[in-house]
Amino acid sequence: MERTYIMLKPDAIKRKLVGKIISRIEEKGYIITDAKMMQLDEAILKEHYAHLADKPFFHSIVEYMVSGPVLAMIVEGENAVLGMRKIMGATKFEDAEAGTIRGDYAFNTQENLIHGSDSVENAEIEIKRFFHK
Ligand code: IDP
Repeated sequence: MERTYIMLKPDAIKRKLVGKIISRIEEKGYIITDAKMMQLDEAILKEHYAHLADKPFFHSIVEYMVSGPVLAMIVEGENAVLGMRKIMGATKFEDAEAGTIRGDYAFNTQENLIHGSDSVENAEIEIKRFFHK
């Protein structure tokens, strides 16, 4: 079993897509082992998106991510890190294939609905960051 950190972003909550996205995760066979609504602040986002700190859109991402609550989750299953990245779809909405969460629902690269860890190592760091476990 592998675990990954998944976060439904503020646009997923505002657009009332939480149920549909969670269904896709569960229908794939993954198990949600923990979940909580969180209002993020700038400090945790600067840590979480440190790899993007020098991008021109960095400030805009932080603003978007504090614009409303997120749903933080721990998702478990065989190969869950890569598997979740596949069902999420590509970062850029125009590259996200139909049938993926971003491909079917995102119409903008910034507001792309969902975060999922990109490696097993980062999953453990992110689960510690958001769940302290
Ligand atoms: P990921 O979320 O697919 O792992 P990252 O490159 O880590 O992709 O980017 C983090 C988040 O920053 C993206 O999910 C998206 O919300 C935002 N982002 C990434 N690239 C762009 C861009 O070119 N324009 C606007 N926002 C972007």
